[in-house]
Amino acid sequence: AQTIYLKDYRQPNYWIDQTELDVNITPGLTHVKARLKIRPNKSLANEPLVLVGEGLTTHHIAWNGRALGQGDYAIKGDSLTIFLPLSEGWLETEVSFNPEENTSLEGLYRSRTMYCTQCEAQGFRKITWYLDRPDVMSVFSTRIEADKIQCPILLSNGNLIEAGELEGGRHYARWYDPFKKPSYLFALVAGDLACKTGSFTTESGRPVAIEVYVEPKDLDKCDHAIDSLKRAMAWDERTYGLEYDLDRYMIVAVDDFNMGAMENKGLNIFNTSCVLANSKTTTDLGFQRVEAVVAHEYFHNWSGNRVTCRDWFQLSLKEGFTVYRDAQFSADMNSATVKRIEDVNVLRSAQFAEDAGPLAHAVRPASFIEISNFYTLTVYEKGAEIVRMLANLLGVDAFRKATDYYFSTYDGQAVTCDDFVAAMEYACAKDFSQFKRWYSQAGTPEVTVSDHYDADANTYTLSFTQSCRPTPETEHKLPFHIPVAMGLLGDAGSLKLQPKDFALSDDADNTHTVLELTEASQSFVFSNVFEQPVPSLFRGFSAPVNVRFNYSEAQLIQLLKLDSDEFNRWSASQELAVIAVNAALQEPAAFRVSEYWLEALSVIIDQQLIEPAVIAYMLQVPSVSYLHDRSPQHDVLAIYAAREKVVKVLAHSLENQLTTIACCYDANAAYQVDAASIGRRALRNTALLLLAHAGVPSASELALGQFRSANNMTDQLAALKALIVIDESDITAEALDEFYQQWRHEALVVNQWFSLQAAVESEKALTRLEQLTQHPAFQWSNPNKVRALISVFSNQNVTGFHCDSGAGYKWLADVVVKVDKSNPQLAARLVTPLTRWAKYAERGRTMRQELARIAAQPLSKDLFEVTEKALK
Ligand code: HT7
Ligand code: ZN
Repeated sequence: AQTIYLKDYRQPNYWIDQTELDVNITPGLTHVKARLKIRPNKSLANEPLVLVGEGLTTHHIAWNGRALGQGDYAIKGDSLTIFLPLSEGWLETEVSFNPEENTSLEGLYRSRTMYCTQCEAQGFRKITWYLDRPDVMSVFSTRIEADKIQCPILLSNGNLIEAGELEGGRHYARWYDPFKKPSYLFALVAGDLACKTGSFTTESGRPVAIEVYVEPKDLDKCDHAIDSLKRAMAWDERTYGLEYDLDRYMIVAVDDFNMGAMENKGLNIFNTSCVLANSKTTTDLGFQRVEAVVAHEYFHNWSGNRVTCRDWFQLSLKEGFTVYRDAQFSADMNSATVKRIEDVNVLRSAQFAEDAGPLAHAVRPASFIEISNFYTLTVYEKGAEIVRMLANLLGVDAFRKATDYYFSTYDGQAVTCDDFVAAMEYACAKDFSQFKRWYSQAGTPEVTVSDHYDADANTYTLSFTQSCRPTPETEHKLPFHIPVAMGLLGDAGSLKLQPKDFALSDDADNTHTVLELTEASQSFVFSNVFEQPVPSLFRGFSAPVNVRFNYSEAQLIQLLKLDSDEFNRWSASQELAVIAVNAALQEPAAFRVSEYWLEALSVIIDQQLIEPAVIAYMLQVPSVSYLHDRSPQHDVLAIYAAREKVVKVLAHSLENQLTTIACCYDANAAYQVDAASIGRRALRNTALLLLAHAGVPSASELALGQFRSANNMTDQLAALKALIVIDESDITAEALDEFYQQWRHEALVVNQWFSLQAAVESEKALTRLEQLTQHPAFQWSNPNKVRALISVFSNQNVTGFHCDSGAGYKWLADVVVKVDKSNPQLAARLVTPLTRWAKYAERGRTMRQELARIAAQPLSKDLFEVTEKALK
């Protein structure tokens, strides 16, 4: 397998200004004729034209209408080289392939009743010979022909130009997209689909027809996506001054899809799990996910489509920025603190682990074998953190000036992360050359902070040192430019729930500041500090770093009670939970959980001054994965057991309040899907789950009652989860069966049912998993189902996956090898937990053996890259 390097980037030899496709679909065989208007790249004249193609049978090649003969071209592996000296002209090719047999879900494939495409990153080459790279931007027109009964709906990018009937029960449609775009944004759909419509008028008065295409059975699950899209369109106009630019915005829901959704110009293709929603079948998290993903894909219309990436190393240019934009949107539509907590949970428990593992890579990687392996939390989430830091360093107005400049300067171009940062520099006259190390250096920086209070001088000094462990790409790291949003809390020991921050300048209201760390070690002195303060550091998680400050328990409780930054109150509670788990690890028999922490939580519940969803998060002990990173010397099963103990203590200590919440809080409210109602349900269901963990006798009755009477999926699933934790075998088994019978016709609900069971911690976990893969509703060819069972088991079922016999690892390895034969992208993702072997000491050896067993097989490029790097 060949490694591609960023340093080797060269412009293409030729441009393709126009692309005319004629796609003729018949069962088992699709023909594609392509006419490409070729223009030599003047700076690189006289080089042969080399196109890429994969799995294509080539029938015909012509230049300006003349068929090419044997010596004029050569097809070797995946490349087609044209030897003729080419000036401007038209290249014609005709190829065929079989979408029905395409199980990789890249290129053109069949999913249930429809044909659809997935071209990002390099799927277009499975459709026709092309310069399949993002810096080649072309205007596309597409003619689709298919059987009218099998495929009454024929869609592609842009605007519909013409449609008509043909002989033999066939029909056609012609589409034209006026915006030039790279091939990865091409899309085509043909199938038997129903359509739900909506409309939106842009600020400048352009009417946009919204069309959501789904299988007819799902027509009642489109409204939320349409509403979300309209909100996203209006928000982007308000926040970034960006309008939609075509007459139609189409979304198609597909059941077999490797990722969440795809932003093809004017024709988004969505995984059903990210677009379909209604109150009967969808949880609150599901609703919020649909809103976020619909918005994300919509925002790509500018950050990705109008301004695209020069090469795939720049992937975070569009993904990091778009994730930042969708996070801003979700924060505005719901609760900013809740959104931040959710995002930071993902970063701390999953992205940090990626950054610490053998596949760590920079946000702008320096090399890859298979680009599909780089659609990672690092490129997406850490990339979004980089944009967030820039936005905060600039402030609202300068950031808007920067993005205006970025979109207007680079519209219609394929650009780089450097161009993005240059736009930021333009707007604030700052030098971000050091800041750009966030793009090139992998790994999570560790910031160690110490303090000194001088009571005589009334000064307080904070000293910072930063470091970053070596990662495969970068051995020695240079200091990062790290913004530290912070404040100083006074009045230590006070039980008042009143924030009381020190002024950080002469202005008494100025209690919050942003320090900018740029050196390996740096100190900051604050004057007029009249008592020893508690520092509130990295407010709102102002940089994606690990912070080490030796907080006393009392200081953390102070932050939990009094910090004016709600995010840091939650973070302090998490830190107190970490301390409790570590105590349980150290002394399993006689450990102590801070009664002050429990008391503070109790007061917070009583006072209800914090929004319910945030309280719910405060009551949740951090994930095993995060705890493991914080205590790497301990065995993961010991960490799991210690965590369980802390959860139980927490639940017992708050039992009365939790019981009141679980049975009565907001219980009779009408079901609504707004942020406040969602937050109240989250608190109620968190309370129920804690009671179940604590084994409180009334929990069973409460859970069963809620399971039977729930009028929405959130409450019903939460009750089922509680019943599983309580594990009264007959009742739990009956409820699981009842749930399946009730929802067996709803594929997405059945996936939730699979996931719940895959996560059940028990000695029989693997047997149960094996049985579930034999269930008639399970399909190996459907990534949602595979993820629902296999990824949930290997990422969430700690005792099952890490069982002493190593059977969990072996099972995953077998599954990965099997899936790789049909869907390499999926296999390369499923294998991730095994790649983390180095964290698991003894167990790690068995994990590594299984990884080596995988590596010994003939593998796809995708899986080869991952296993090879993980075994190094
Ligand atoms: N830009 C999209 C990426 C994507 C993708 C990548 C590789 C393989 C399959 C894929 N499906 C979608 C998703 C996004 O909006 O970020
Ligand atoms: Zn994206």
